[in-house]
Amino acid sequence: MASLSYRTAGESHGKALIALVEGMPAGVPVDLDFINNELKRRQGGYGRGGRQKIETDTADFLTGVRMGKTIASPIAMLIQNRDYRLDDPAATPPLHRPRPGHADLAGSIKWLTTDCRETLERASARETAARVAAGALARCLLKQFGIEVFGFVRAVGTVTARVDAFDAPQAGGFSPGSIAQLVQSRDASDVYCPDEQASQSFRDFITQMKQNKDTAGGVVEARVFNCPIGLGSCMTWDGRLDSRIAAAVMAIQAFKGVEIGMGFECAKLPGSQVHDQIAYDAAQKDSPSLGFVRKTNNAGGLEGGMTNGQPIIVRGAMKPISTLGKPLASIDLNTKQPSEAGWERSDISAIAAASVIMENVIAFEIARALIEKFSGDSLGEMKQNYDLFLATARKLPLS
Ligand code: EPS
Repeated sequence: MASLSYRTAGESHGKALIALVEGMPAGVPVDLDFINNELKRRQGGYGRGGRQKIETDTADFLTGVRMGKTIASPIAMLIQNRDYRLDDPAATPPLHRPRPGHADLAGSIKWLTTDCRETLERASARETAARVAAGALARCLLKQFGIEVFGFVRAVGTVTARVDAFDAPQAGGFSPGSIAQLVQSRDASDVYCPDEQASQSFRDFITQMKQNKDTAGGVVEARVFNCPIGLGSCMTWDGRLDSRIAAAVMAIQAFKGVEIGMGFECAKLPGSQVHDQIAYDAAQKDSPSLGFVRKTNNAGGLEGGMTNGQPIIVRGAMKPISTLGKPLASIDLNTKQPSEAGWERSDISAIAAASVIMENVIAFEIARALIEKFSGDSLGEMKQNYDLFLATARKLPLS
């Protein structure tokens, strides 16, 4: 069975980051400008520290692409680290005072060292550049099927955005035009939120945290549009697309929570107020929802671990950055004496970047499920399978 997967390699201040993607069908046009733009967006956002002024992330395709198209072989992408200094002891001195919230303490004990740097270099969120490259490559495949992913910052600290087009209780009402408009508004905001008023409040909150020598977390949201019904499977626990999405999102550095659709809220309400009633609109029978429409989308586009034709809605909670200008209490691992946690150059908030990372890791999982459902060695074969499936589903009941 065809299967899409990826691995990453690289340290924060090592020579480079690598993403190795396997299982991509042949014939997928690779939009390098799009991939590099996603990498650029991941580097941006209000609240970032000095590192992003040094780096200019771009994906160098080492293998797997010929004349701009995939050829089914493994795809290796390299992202250079300009701030390479891992082998310079003066530039990367040992760090003995673990930061609460970082991987420093657990990693040092695990790998039997008192130098937290041995762990933190790999634990660093710099690695997410490679995940974004893999996800953005997967989106080159998704675009061939009209599937779009949109991520934005929903909340920073205590401030939550109201994004009207999304908050309206109308699950089906996302035209391609409205997505383009939202992308435009989001991209005009340096906190990656299409709501202008909320953007200003987000900025104020981050500025306040900077002045307090503190850090800010938040909530990021991603929506996936135009998935056909039936991606993922209820037949195996690990075939459920919601479980895969949750795992991919929880695996992002500093994420502490994931919810789909109504999420934790649904536990408080009676079933009659949670489940999205089903109607049929023949005018929409040619869309990926096949005309099965809902007035609400509390399920977030997933029922039984499978896409149901409604937009997928995912939110992830990111904790505040654990490197604080006013360090928290810790212990010196060499002396076991109380000591302030270590400090080094860092971000005040990376919540805007987190929205880019989340939308791309989700995109990868959608592409994986798409390849499983319409398995083919090439894009052409996948498209035939996709068209045949939708045409057959439209004819139900089969005689
Ligand atoms: C990070 C610390 C900072 C961040 C880094 C994640 O790096 P530095 O120590 O080089 O200033 O900027 O994130 C990135 C480099 C990036 O590209 O996202 C950490 O400790 O996790």
